[in-house]
Amino acid sequence: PSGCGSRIKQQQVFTNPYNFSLDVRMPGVTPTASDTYLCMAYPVPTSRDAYIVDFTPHASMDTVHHMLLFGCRTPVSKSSYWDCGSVKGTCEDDASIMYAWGRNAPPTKLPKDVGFKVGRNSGISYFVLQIHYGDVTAFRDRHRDCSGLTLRMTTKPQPFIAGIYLLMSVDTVIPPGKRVTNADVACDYTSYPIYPFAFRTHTHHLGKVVSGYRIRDGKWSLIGRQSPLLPQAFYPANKDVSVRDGDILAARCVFTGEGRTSKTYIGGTSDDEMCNFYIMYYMDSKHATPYMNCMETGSQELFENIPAEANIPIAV
Ligand code: IYT
Ligand code: CU
Ligand code: CU
Repeated sequence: PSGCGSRIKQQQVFTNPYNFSLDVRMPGVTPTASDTYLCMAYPVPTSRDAYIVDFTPHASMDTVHHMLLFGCRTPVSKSSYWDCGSVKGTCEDDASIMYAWGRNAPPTKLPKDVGFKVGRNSGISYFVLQIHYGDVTAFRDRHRDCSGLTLRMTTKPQPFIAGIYLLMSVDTVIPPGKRVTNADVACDYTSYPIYPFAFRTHTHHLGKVVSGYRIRDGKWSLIGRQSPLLPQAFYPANKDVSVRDGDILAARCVFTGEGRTSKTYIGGTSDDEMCNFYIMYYMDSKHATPYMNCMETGSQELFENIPAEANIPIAV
């Protein structure tokens, strides 16, 4: 007995031959410590291509700090939920992020005619839901939690596919006590046009502001800028900044080393740091490239011209 009512028995509901919805939820869990990360995998329910066209979050506001949805081929477990804190991750292979929910952040909507392609051909045969349970005092009564998402899906091919372009720093070192350290990342964009519609920033405790830009003919245009201390959801991107062959994509994370007594490196624990700028875009399904990333350090010369806003911390 999950204690989650009948929802769990009805994970897949058909509304017509093409459209269905899938519940991706915790199977009735009772975390016992604050800041527990739990993961649960669900197989993509079709071997054919399918598209996620909408996400509906269901989260207990007093306990869930954030929820992420990943797609991959090989989740860490296929049988039950697992602790996916720093020891075990989400997937054995590369995971791609498709959705993020954070308390008090607006939910992301996919534009019309846009879907995330999933199914065996796409390399995504499992969904992995990750939930960060923050404060567990509401679990003193030992109730079971079924937070998660409902995915609205269709087997009808969509005109546009959604994708993620991730800019991340792999080599930043933050000296202890130093007030400002920038992590700069930039890559030439050499593919078919993409149309960014949402962005997400991620750092750990030392991040102050993260900004992402398109550079075209030397001109910097903001895609998005956010404090990583706010809920790390996908926020609406600046419209009208599309990206095409010949452009440069660039991101800066501003960190402080204040309060640290030793160097901070990029890594997986909360004492380490990360510098991530995710761009969620759509692209003509004819030349679908759903996942791209950039891990190159941006040159000092290029970043001389970054707009001043990128250095201004966002008040939270
Ligand atoms: C070293 C680092 O920056 N890791 C990031 C980015 C990353 C995301 C995914 C790296 C890989 C991935 O498959 I998805 I390889 C990182 O771990 N970011 C976390 C989550 O894992 C998504 C975050 O919250 O953005
Ligand atoms: Cu969280
Ligand atoms: Cu991280």
